[in-house]
Amino acid sequence: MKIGLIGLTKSGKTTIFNALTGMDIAIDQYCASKDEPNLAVVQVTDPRIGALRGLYRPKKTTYATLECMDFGGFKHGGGEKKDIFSASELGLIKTADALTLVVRNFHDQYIDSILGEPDALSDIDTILSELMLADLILAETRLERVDHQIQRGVKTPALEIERDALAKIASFLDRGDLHALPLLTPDEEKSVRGFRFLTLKPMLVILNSDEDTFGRNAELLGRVWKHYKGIEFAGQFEMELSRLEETEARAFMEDMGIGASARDRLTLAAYDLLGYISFFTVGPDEVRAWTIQRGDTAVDAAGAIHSDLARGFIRAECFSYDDLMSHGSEKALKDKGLIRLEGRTYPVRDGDILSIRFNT
Ligand SMILES: Nc1nc2c(ncn2[C@@H]2O[C@H](COP(=O)(O)OP(=O)(O)OP(=O)(O)O)[C@@H](O)[C@H]2O)c(=O)[nH]1
Ligand SMILES: [Mg+2]
Repeated sequence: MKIGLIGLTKSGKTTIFNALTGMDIAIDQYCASKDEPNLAVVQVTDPRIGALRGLYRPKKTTYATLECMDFGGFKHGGGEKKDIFSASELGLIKTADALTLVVRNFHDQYIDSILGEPDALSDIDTILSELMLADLILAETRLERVDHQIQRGVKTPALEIERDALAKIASFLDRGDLHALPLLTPDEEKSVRGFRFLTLKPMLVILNSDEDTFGRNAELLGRVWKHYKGIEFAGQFEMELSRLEETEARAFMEDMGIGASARDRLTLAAYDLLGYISFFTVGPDEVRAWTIQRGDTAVDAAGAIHSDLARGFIRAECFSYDDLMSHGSEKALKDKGLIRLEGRTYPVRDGDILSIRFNT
């Protein structure tokens, strides 16, 4: 899973990136954003992996991963920067599964004096308008080209489908209402998938609050969560937490009423937003977590492991993590008839442990 941290300048993106990854990238009030994004891959914490490792004692343990990309901020209302992302940044941000909008909700004398008092809702609007504008330019440029081809007589059904899709998207972006997503037919959706429009990506808002107001922003949160999914972070505080020993960090988190680390809270929110679930493969060689979409079938799960497994899929041997933990061993599950053989269309559930039988 890959997420992109984006937002207006000095909203605390790099601070949050550090909190998520435990890295120590320099942050500061004054400097302009740098052009190169910060990238890191971190493990997705899952206590079930630890328990499975205890049971199977594998040579290797592989967690699911969360890839974080921290981009330079864009200016309020566009400003002097023409494009919000450089071409290379745009290439990267398009690979994100979800965008996380980091929004300033902390006071800093210097930043307030330059950018004004924090105003979360207005900042979210600004970010979204910038994204819509970037997408609109892309949609209209492509639409013009497609129209031109059609006028010149290249009138293939594929091109017409694409034109209809682009016209719907351009008119949606022109209206500027992100809550009225364009209704595309499956064919239309397919025809424009390659453009990876930013505004069509799932989005999460991270409200980056002051340490002393964190947990007491109910009124503001209520207004933000009415329209957007998201979480509140105390960015600076959580960055400092990520540098402490776990027990020490826990004590501070309890004081603040923070139930889980920034990384765990973000992962959970992103899994929920994207409809992701985890399944496991186990054995003496490796215990491993895999991420798929809720509703994915056994053959999709096989494909997540390797395309050969999907191609040659015969059956999936399947039992649940919870059953394994309550009965203690695979043998006990077998005796109780709790190991099932499932076919291609079986909808995999969160916590399923699978072993794929396949033909090469
Ligand atoms: N009080 C407070 N200050 C914060 C918080 N998060 C970030 N800051 C401060 O805000 C300033 C900018 O933080 P960065 O993390 O560099 O912000 P950014 O969004 O990455 O900035 P650009 O990449 O330049 O757009 C720094 O001085 C941070 O110390 C926070 O949660 N609370
Ligand atoms: Mg930054």
